[in-house]
Amino acid sequence: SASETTGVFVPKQEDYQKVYDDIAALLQEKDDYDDGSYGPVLVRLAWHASGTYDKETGTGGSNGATMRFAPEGDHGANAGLVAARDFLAPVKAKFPWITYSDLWILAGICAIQEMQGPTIPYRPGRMDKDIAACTPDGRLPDASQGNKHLRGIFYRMGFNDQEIVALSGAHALGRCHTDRSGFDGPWTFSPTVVTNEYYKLLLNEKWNWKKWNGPKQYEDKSTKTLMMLPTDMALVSDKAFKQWVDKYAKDEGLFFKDFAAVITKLFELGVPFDETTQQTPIILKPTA
Ligand code: CCH
Repeated sequence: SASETTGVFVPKQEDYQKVYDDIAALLQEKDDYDDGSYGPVLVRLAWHASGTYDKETGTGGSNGATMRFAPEGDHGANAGLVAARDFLAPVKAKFPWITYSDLWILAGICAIQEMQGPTIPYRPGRMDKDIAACTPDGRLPDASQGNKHLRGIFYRMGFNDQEIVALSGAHALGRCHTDRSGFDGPWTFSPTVVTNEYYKLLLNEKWNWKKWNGPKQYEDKSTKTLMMLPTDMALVSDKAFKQWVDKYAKDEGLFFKDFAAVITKLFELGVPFDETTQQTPIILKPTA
């Protein structure tokens, strides 16, 4: 085999499943973090690793894991993601053959599936790059802006309006932290479960500006415990976006299907898979 002739370990499907199982076990074990799970911050790490992609130059994206290096790790948008990278350090130590780039994406998929989300097909093959491949600051979205900015950022990656809205449903998960982004609070009442609640709340709650010293954000009128960012509210104030919010609020099955497709696309932006084989995706089994 190739591994016998070259001495290089060639991982098989079951090896990726072992990595998955290890991350899933760690997620269960370390349940005293935030709302009871590292899942949301792992999804955010995979998204920020991928969301730097620029289709014109082919730079950025998950192939490289350049957030390991200070220039990119220190970008304001990446504040707090060191928690996710540190969480994965023992996994990398146990499975040194996996690249950081493949590990971060596998962890994002594991987190989505373990938080009861849809099955996300996984294709490995990313290579870590060095510090020179760090992307310039400003490629990730700025939460204080509106629809024009969202389109600018996501069209640059190659997404359309429907895909922007489907991706945004990830905000069913996790929360904002004052010591990271400056914003505060969760979007939903179930921040460790993948649901279409984000869309339902956008439509069914009344959202007011929060009165506080922090950055401009919205709070729900009824409980004042949930939040929306200005960019989240752009999805209902813009007609082309809102038609998709309506669809996903009504049909969780449709959201799961579209979310799985669009996050797969996000996680593979700029990854040079073997064109001839197209590398059949691996379906990683969730823990029961
Ligand atoms: Fe997001 N996100 N996100 N987001 N995000 C934040 C947290 C999470 C924006 C801003 C923020 C996506 C799109 C956008 C997650 C997944 C996705 C925070 C709080 C801000 C601010 C950070 C903090 O303080 O810890 C903006 C603007 C956009 C524009 O579209 C997309 C796309 C995804 C994934 C597909 C997840 C998950 C979190 C929660 C992280 C946590 O630690 O709980």
